[in-house]
Amino acid sequence: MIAALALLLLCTQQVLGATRVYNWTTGWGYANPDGIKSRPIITCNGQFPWPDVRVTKGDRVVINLTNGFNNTNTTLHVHGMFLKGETQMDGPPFLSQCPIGPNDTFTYNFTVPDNVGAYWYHSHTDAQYEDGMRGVFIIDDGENNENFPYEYDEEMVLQIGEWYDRTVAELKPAFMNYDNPTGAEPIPQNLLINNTRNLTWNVEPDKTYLLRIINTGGFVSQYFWIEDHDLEVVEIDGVQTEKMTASMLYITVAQRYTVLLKTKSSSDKNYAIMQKYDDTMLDVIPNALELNQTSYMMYDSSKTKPNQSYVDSLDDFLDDFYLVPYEKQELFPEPDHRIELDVVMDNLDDGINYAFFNNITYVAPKVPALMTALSAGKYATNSYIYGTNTHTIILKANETVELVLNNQDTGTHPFHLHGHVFQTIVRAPAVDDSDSPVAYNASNHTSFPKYPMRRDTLYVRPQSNFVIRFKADNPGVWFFHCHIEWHLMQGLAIVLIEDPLTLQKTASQQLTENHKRVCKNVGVAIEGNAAGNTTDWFNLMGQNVQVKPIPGGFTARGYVAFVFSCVAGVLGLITITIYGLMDLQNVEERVIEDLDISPAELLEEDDEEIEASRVCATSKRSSLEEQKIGEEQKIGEQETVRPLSS
Ligand SMILES: *[C@@H]1O[C@H](CO)[C@@H](O)[C@H](O)[C@H]1NC(C)=O
Ligand SMILES: *[C@@H]1O[C@H](CO)[C@@H](O)[C@H](O)[C@H]1NC(C)=O
Ligand SMILES: *[C@@H]1O[C@H](CO)[C@@H](O)[C@H](O)[C@H]1NC(C)=O
Ligand SMILES: *[C@@H]1O[C@H](CO)[C@@H](O)[C@H](O)[C@H]1NC(C)=O
Ligand SMILES: *[C@@H]1O[C@H](CO)[C@@H](O)[C@H](O)[C@H]1NC(C)=O
Ligand SMILES: *[C@@H]1O[C@H](CO)[C@@H](O)[C@H](O)[C@H]1NC(C)=O
Ligand SMILES: *[C@@H]1O[C@H](CO)[C@@H](O)[C@H](O)[C@H]1NC(C)=O
Ligand SMILES: *[C@@H]1O[C@H](CO)[C@@H](O)[C@H](O)[C@H]1NC(C)=O
Ligand SMILES: *[C@@H]1O[C@H](CO)[C@@H](O)[C@H](O)[C@H]1NC(C)=O
Ligand SMILES: *[C@@H]1O[C@H](CO)[C@@H](O)[C@H](O)[C@H]1NC(C)=O
Ligand SMILES: *[C@@H]1O[C@H](CO)[C@@H](O)[C@H](O)[C@H]1NC(C)=O
Ligand SMILES: *[C@@H]1O[C@H](CO)[C@@H](O)[C@H](O)[C@H]1NC(C)=O
Ligand SMILES: [Cu+2]
Repeated sequence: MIAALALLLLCTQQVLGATRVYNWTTGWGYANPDGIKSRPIITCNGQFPWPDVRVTKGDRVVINLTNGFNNTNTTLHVHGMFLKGETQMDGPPFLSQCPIGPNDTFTYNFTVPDNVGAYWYHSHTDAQYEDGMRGVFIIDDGENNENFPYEYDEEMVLQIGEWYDRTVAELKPAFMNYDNPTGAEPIPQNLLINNTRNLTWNVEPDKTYLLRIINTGGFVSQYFWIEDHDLEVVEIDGVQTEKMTASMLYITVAQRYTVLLKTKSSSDKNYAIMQKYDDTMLDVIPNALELNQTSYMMYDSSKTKPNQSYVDSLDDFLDDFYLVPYEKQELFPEPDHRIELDVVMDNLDDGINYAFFNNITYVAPKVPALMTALSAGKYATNSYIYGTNTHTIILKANETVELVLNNQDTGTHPFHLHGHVFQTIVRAPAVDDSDSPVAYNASNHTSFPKYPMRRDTLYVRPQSNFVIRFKADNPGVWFFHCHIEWHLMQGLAIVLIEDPLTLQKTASQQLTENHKRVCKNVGVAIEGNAAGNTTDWFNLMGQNVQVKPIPGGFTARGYVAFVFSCVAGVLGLITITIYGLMDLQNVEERVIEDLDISPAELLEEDDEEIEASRVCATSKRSSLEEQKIGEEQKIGEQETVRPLSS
């Protein structure tokens, strides 16, 4: 009887999955992944790179993350997890958790009942993952991946990304800077593959490899191809697909492509594995930058290594829009809730370039949004209490949400939604810099796919738009943001709060004792509205707010154009003096680069410029005078507006 019971228990255990425990402590060390320069990197238990995680669908994962930094907070996000009932394990600080202070441990404890495939994990604090705090996270579909729908012989993981020769702490001050008015992102030095370069992959002939390519970078998209070999896509971002053959992939940061790769029958020759920058994402392309990286697919290591593989065009990469999920989920019906977001990059009064959804650049609240939702009772369904600068949108239980994203910027941006995969129903073509941005037109759009592609990270093309749909079937607090770490730093994020009343009633959503202690240790309140007010939920006095706008009605692009005119115009020098530290040559170059204005166009506009220069010289002066006031306000703007409660 007891034996039978024990057996039953054992079987249940088997079905429910194992518990995998990881004890990780962050720290600083040195490494030289690109073979060019040794630099400080973030280590895991003193090691670099961070370990691979491999679990099986249904397992419980426990990651004890100890903050081993002496002077910075940290958090960990496992990218793409649905975390049903476990939103507090998601990672973004001030959203789903309190930051983990130095010498403290947060226990990430979650199950993976409905995710399979290739994922990754990374710090969700202060772009720490650009300093190396990131790794691969694979979830087998059943024991030994036995439920995976396609046959293969071997598995291989390739982790790609870009690499800087300096730390984020060194790069950020110059990026978020008055002297970088166009928001030009730092240029990486190299592309990495498996945290190195010149990688050798020894393959056997006549084999089918399940190759998982994971972009754990924080900025540039990469073209990826293997000389004379087809890549048969079978999974993207953890969503299994019908096979689609490609010769080249375009992989944004945070995206994953799993492909079947059949090796040749002959071992006569070795082949190049190619990575290439999407150089349209770089504001300048330094002469020394190697835009492509060659690694080696070796059939026979006694034979010579391959040279780089040339391609006629980079336009032939697979368009993920046309992929069909293996599990054919039909197009969601007409939405219950439509969200429309315009992406804008613009300057505020401190001269720094920020990123906006509509007119809001995300600023974290004082109380994490989850804690506000859990403590607000019936007010939890009113987005106002989460703060006016967090861009919080409340979603009702199980409603169908359509998110329309209109990119008014000239760059490509990869957007990531936490806690979901979404259906992609429209992605419009790029719009040339010389034309105006094209917004989605609901009464004139391309036909929606019957079985839309689903994934968790999707790029929007320059000055173009995409439309996605998903079901709000995951009560929790979820970030939607650009996965370019520089743009997240600039505030390109919104917060979605799904069904907060169900969240409040769910036992597993209550803060763990460990979580409460982490909050206490770092001095973050776990009750109250965005400003920490627990008595008057609609009083946001003292909340965190964005820097105030540039006075005089200068808007984002206006400002850039304005700097440009100033620099180009006859009164340019006066402006330069006012700016003080600005380097004339450089600013001009960067602004031209950013706006893609040809010098010829400039000359034509000469008259207007002189006029503009006069205006800018005076406006800038008054803007600077007001800056002092701005600085004070920035620290704690007093908000006393009380809206009608819903
Ligand atoms: C993790 O640490 C706990 C104690 O803090 C220990 O009991 C456990 O064995 C460790 N697990 C692993 C996998 O290192
Ligand atoms: C890769 O090769 C280049 C020269 O081709 C070399 O400078 C670099 O150090 C190598 N990197 C690594 C990590 O081996
Ligand atoms: C880490 O996880 C284990 C589970 O094995 C748990 O018992 C332990 O208390 C955790 N350690 C710390 C330091 O939180
Ligand atoms: C904190 O850590 C940094 C980086 O490891 C180190 O340079 C610094 O000296 C440390 N500070 C203290 C107070 O220990
Ligand atoms: C860590 O987080 C706490 C709470 O928000 C904050 O007071 C502290 O300044 C943060 N530390 C750093 C180094 O950012
Ligand atoms: C770190 O925390 C441990 C207990 O978790 C404590 O014993 C130790 O003194 C702390 N170290 C520092 C430097 O605060
Ligand atoms: C993880 O969560 C489960 C379910 O709540 C709980 O039984 C278990 O004790 C937790 N483990 C740790 C290490 O906190
Ligand atoms: C690349 O790294 C992964 C772990 O992230 C490892 O499993 C794989 O074997 C490596 N590939 C090569 C060719 O070394
Ligand atoms: C790789 O880049 C170099 C210069 O950076 C260029 O000469 C070469 O043509 C490029 N190769 C490919 C395959 O694009
Ligand atoms: C954004 O615009 C809306 C509507 O015009 C306004 O209510 C809100 O205060 C603005 N927010 C910010 C941060 O400027
Ligand atoms: C949402 O749908 C799920 C599954 O269909 C169901 O279990 C749940 O009760 C629904 N939630 C509400 C609040 O209706
Ligand atoms: C609909 O959009 C297409 C493509 O953008 C455009 O060519 C066409 O003129 C539009 N039709 C209407 C009625 O606006
Ligand atoms: Cu972006």
